[in-house]
Amino acid sequence: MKFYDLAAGSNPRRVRIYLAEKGIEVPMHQVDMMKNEHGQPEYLKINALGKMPALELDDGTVITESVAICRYFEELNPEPPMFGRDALEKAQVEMWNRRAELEIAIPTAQCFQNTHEFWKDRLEQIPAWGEACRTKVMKQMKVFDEHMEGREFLATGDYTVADISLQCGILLGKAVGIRVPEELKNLSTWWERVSSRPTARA
Ligand SMILES: N[C@@H](CCC(=O)N[C@@H](CS)C(=O)NCC(=O)O)C(=O)O
Repeated sequence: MKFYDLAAGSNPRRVRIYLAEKGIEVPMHQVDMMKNEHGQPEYLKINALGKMPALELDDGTVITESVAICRYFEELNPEPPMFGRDALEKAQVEMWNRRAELEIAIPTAQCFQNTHEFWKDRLEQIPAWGEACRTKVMKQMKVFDEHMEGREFLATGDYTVADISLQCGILLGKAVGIRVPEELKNLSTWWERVSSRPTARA
């Protein structure tokens, strides 16, 4: 088994945090983006989209998409549950994971890619789109803040993949000055809670 990792990438980090929470060890292979390793035919055979992470199983089967990789490990290692305990919780984890991705993590990544120097010569940037995405994230954070009232974690009483998705999305925001505003007290408390977990720097 081999995990194709990108140390600085927020999506590989989602899987690394998940694995650390579960105490699962997987051989890691760092893909060197600075050398465009992810654009080379060898890696494109692993993931034709040229993105990380990817998990290669011993029989050569490849799983891409962070949550799909976590889901695979969850089926093999159900304790502690990180995708919900019953039908309702599983739906709630799915729901909040999707919301964390669609409303926070993806627009934050769009802001990063369209405004940050790192991407200047790597893709065609549309700074105005990046700024529109920033505005969207700041607006949607308020929705998450209201939802977090009286809650310890995002989707259920447990720390789940939905928390990891939101946590990694917010962490990525630091690169472009997107932070949880102090006045969003519930979200700020949640952020301190999740980012002080021992696995947060996995
Ligand atoms: N939806 C994918 C996103 C993967 C992704 O965008 N990975 C980034 C790193 S965080 C990447 O490999 N970017 C390289 C590129 O776009 O050139 C997932 O959840 O795994």
